[in-house]
Amino acid sequence: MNLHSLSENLYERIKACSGKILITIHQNPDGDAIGSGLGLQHLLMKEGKNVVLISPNSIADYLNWLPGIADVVNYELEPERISEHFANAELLMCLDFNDPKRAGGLENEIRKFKGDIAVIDHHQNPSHFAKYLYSDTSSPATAQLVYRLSQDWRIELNVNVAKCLYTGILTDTGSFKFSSVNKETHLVAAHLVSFGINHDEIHARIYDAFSENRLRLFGLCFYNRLEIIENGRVALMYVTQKDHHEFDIQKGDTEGLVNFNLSITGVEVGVLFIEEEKMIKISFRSKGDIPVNEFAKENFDGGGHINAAGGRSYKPLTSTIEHFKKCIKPFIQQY
Ligand SMILES: [Mn+2]
Repeated sequence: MNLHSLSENLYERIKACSGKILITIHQNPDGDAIGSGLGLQHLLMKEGKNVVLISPNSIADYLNWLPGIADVVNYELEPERISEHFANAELLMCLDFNDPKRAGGLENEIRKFKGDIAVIDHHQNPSHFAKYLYSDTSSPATAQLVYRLSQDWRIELNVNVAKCLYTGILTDTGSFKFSSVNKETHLVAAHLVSFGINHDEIHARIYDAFSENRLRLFGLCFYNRLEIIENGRVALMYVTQKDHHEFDIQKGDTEGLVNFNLSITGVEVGVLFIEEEKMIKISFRSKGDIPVNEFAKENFDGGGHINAAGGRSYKPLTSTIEHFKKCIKPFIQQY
């Protein structure tokens, strides 16, 4: 089914909804997850719907100014309330993720949900758990898809919706610089700006919101933790558990750090290893047509987009990095 018919079917379903609509997003929500989720919530509330947005865990401070953020239900804080929400909902809308396992603690609730499920997403290879799968992997952000749906559905935007969707697009495109940005992205941004949002203020709230500790952590990584291999084509950095204590690392503090690897001339693949309590979280970035999502899937139980992916390892940090170096050699030689 083409996207336009899908969008119409989904709208029919929403209009027929007399009960509660739940919106869920992926674990450790980024600007696109929360921006598209809140944007959709505001849109559907304008249509007179009863809509609750549930996040699998807490939302990073740099997003705490978004309109409606105070009403987001955090699964980690009140898990018992969540089952009630799921039991009473008629329609579940999953935004910015393509598989229930990306929703952390909400995975089981999603799997056993009895009502209809809709997915609005832009990640590759969505798994089929939804009746309505609105998936467009050519879109740089889910927020751009929510905008498109608002136009299909002829729901007028307002400044709050515009702020949320703009934030989603801004963060998922690295401020409009990733190769995924297309003409539609700029047209959408132009329309969103026309609702009176201050794009400079949004930018400052997101990007100029470092704590001193966070900047010093970045400094340590640049100075001491950067390694360049494969004839200058691959750059990697790591953050240890000790750093978490020393720099009092908060949720979102390592966000964006991996991208700096790619700011070095000649580097085509950038990697960040973060030693968490029970595993190593790995972020991959690449330039051009080097598919780090395939690399992540094959070697580190991960996935994502062609130029931005994630993975994990349950080995210690040093052996994880060794394993990475072994795997990246034959991979990078293909490109
Ligand atoms: Mn996204």
